[in-house]
Amino acid sequence: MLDKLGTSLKDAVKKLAGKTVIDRAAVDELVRDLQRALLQSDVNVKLVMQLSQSIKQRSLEEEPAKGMGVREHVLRIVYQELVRLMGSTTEVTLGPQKILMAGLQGSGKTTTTAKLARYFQRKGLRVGVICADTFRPGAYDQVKTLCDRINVPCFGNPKETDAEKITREGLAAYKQLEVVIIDTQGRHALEDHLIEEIINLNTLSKADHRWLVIDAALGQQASEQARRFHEAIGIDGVIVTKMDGTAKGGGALSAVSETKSGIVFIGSGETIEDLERFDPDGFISRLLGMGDLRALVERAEEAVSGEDLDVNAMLKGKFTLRDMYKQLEALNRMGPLKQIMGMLPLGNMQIPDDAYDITSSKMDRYKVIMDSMTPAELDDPSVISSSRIHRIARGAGVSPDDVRELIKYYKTMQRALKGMRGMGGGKFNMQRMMKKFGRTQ
Ligand SMILES: Nc1nc2c(ncn2[C@@H]2O[C@H](COP(=O)(O)OP(=O)(O)O)[C@@H](O)[C@H]2O)c(=O)[nH]1
Ligand SMILES: [Mg+2]
Repeated sequence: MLDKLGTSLKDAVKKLAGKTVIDRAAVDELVRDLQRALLQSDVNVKLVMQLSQSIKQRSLEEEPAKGMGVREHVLRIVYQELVRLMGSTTEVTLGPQKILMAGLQGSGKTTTTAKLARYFQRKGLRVGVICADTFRPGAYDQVKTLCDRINVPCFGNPKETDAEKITREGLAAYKQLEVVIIDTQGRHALEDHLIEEIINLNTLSKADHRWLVIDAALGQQASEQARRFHEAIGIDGVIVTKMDGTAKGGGALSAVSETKSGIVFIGSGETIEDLERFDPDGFISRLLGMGDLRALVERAEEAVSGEDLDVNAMLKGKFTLRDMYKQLEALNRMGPLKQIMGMLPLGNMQIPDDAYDITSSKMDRYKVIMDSMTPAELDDPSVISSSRIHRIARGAGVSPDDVRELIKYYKTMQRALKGMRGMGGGKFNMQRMMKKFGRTQ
């Protein structure tokens, strides 16, 4: 889904991560790349400009969280602004409710009705569907076939031309069911007649929810439809369909979000299972290819809020075995090391893959080994000679190779940190960058 947008956004972020210095020019370039990606996805120009402005301004004005490098600071802002652009989500209650489906013909209403029936059925609710589409030939057969597949009752009458009558009878027939979804007709355009009918069906059914189905291929045009239907019946949830088949999905989502109608689901395929709850955070994380970045950012914030992981101090010079251990402990608490490292200012450094492979049992072993070291050795591991290695190994009940492995690991990390100095990760560079920003402002 949204492969193209995802790839372009990922490339933009990767480019930033690979920069030696994150200065104003780097942020400008990132913003330009983001703009190109979003415009190609048919996001409205005005929205793209607002996002660009926010990213630039916040990168410059906001203090990075303690212990965080400029790179991550900017990345976090980009992520937050993209989430904001893609909008809000709307709660779905898992209880008795009547849902009225609205939207133009071909938007995917009937397909989505069946997908929703399946969704609520999976949640253990008793679901029924009413076919109030008396316009499209074969409408009843279409929805009935879909419902039969999932054993959901479907009320309708292909011979009846009065949609209100069918709806009334259907609601009476399905009184005992918990979730009733009313599929309605849709015309090819926003005709007065269509709007009138949906208003009547809404009044008559006393629907708890009015969900609008919109085709993602509309791109930014989606906002006009969302607005019109909202004016008519007060849309309280939008489902953007066919996200799998268009490059304009980003435009559709942002356009809907701008109308303040929350997005409830997205449709991403033709089968009955291709329905996903929409969550801007998860969505953007996936687009950026960073797993659940939000959770990682939060965890990173928790971890660095203590004194545990003071990247700035380490950058300034001393990096002892004790520092390394503290750092590993903090990182371990955050979760998968490799993902975390990717987010920290260390992100673009060449860290060998096995350096990530710090299991907790290895951590325990390191701790035991370090307990057998003298304070002088812990502060300056370069004094650890071969005979000392044997002494430490004996004291810790491990092999000399285990001690050597720890020292080797320490050296790798030390080298990595040295490489980082002057690369824009430290406080010193941070301040310099701010000055630079200030001057050119
Ligand atoms: N690829 C894809 N096709 C979809 C999706 N939702 C609906 N469709 C297709 O869009 C066409 C119109 O859907 P339909 O439910 O009949 O739209 P309606 O006129 O609004 O009821 C059908 O061919 C569906 O299979 C989706 O999320 N992805
Ligand atoms: Mg239909």
